[in-house]
Amino acid sequence: MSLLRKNSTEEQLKAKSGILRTDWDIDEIEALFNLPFIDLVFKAQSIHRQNFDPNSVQISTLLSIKTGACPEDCSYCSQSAGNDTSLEREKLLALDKVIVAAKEAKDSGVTRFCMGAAWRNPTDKSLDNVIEMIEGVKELGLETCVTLGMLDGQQAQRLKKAGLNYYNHNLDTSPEFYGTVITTRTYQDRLDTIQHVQDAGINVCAGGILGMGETRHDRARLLQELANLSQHPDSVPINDLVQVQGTPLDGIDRLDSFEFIRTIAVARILMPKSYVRLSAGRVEMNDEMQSLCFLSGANSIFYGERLLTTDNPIENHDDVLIAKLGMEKEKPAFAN
Ligand code: SAM
Ligand code: DTB
Ligand code: SF4
Repeated sequence: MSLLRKNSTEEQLKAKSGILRTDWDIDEIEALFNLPFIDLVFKAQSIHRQNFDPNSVQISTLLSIKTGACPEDCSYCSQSAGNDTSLEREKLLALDKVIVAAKEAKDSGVTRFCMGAAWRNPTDKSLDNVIEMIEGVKELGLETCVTLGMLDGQQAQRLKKAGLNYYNHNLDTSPEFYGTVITTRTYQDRLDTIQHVQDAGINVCAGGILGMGETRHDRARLLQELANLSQHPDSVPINDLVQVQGTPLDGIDRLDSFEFIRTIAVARILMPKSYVRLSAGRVEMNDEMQSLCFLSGANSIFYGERLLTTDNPIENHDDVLIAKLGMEKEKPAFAN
């Protein structure tokens, strides 16, 4: 019996019993990547519609609450102090500014508001300020997400107590390729933060970036690390590298679109109940490519003309695309 056949029988049995696998072998994942494109997309879409409404897309808006001057050396990032980008630095935003932005997001139909800070990790004092922001955004009836860098266990507990819904912390790439992208924090540091978030009972948002010069094996290893966490992340952002002038990765060859779509499809198959977020890089994707990503199981996006520091499609463009596809923006899943 071929590897894929055997696996698909095992997968069917596990899917029937409702078990989410956290024991994926790299060979199984690479075999999925190697499927004919149509077979892979069909498999991903079949699994997708067993678990989600295939015509629904969850939308979140991002806001950078502290911009630039980051001590980390992530070679893709506009915000690293070591990268000579033209980004304007900004201290932590005042609470009222954050609330104004969250209200605007709510009025545009968004269900989740994500706040990002260019920190290696928050200090306990800066966490006090972020907690005020989380409380204020929740009062508007929005779900909250923050991405603040590394957390210790106590900080994760404090965020949980404040009612935070999601914490975003990405693995970024495979453990093997990681050292060529970032040297100032380890892969294990990232896994530890994700564990603290999970232990605190906060929904985990963890994914990575494609198109940084990694191989297909690295993409498979990234997905393996995510799918074999003790619990699948609730949300899996797949970012296509946004090339920023002044960063070491500016000018690198762009990843082939079909390879990006394949990665989305494999993420959907490995983590059938997680939201797979088509994240950064959508301005460089045409509507047809984004539609193939949805067909392959992506079911959430960032909405609004800005990501953290770079451009995202304007709202009207996304609204037109969502309408053309007969899709709908997901309604809030629960009251806060
Ligand atoms: N400083 C925090 C951290 O790194 O954990 C939070 C903010 S950071 C900007 C959040 C994530 O955005 C990164 O982990 C990375 O995966 C993604 N990201 C940053 N710059 C990007 C770029 N140029 N293209 C694609 N994704 C990017
Ligand atoms: C994630 O995985 N992608 C978002 C969110 N999590 C915080 C950030 C993308 C940032 C893209 C580059 C920028 O705008 O600075
Ligand atoms: Fe700093 Fe986050 Fe950018 Fe890395 S990705 S340089 S930690 S803001």
